[in-house]
Amino acid sequence: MRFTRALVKRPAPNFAEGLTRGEHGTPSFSVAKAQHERYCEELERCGLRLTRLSTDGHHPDGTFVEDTAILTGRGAIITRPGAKSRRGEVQSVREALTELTPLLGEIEAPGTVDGGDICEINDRFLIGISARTNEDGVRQLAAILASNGYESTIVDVRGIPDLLHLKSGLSALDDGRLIAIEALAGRDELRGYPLVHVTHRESYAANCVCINGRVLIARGFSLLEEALVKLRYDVVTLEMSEFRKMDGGLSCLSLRL
Ligand code: CIR
Repeated sequence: MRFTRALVKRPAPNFAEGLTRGEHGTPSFSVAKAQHERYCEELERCGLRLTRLSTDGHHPDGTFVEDTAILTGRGAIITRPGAKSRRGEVQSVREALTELTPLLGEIEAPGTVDGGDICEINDRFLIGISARTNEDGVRQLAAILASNGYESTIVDVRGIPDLLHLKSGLSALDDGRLIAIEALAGRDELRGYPLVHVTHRESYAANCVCINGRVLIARGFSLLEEALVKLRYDVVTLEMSEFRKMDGGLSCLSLRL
């Protein structure tokens, strides 16, 4: 699938007040802003036209736009984020997406879904059940996907320590390969997909994005970078330190369509 657009939202000045397990220190707003700007430039270099949503101080996690919607080739599904503090983030994203693509549905209470738990590979959606995405949300999402012709596979990640979302440890490449952390690589649900393995030390880098033939990965994870270069991917590395401090990965900063 060729992507043409992306939605992004700059970090808010109170970005550091968002949810975090706090394992990597307190982020700097000015450094986060600069890293986000580089990220946006790189999306533009991949050929994407950006819709920049306005920053909203009521939602310090709002920059992680990926959690608020699931984009398919046929339209968008609006989520209901698992964290209460993040529920209000969907409004501006819904408004922006209405202009760009059909709305296929919306997750309703008591269901919860974070977009970070959804990984599309070859017209199949791998849906994580996590601390943020519950069983009711998964059922609703799978039904909306099925009525639009998509199959889904459920992957329960609740037993994997330190994994916020399914995609914190898994990404899809555009040739049908998956990039996976050790704890996911052996799972039955992923059987049949060629895998690029990520070592425990480089787990953070497993969350990356493949856009129009290029793979954007977090900087500083040389084993994954080398493995992808060897597979002849055009790899771009981006500094993600400040987003990592807020438990965010590279994919969460945009919604691509
Ligand atoms: C949160 O805990 O909700 C945010 N601080 C980070 C969300 C990251 N999103 C993602 O991995 N899809």
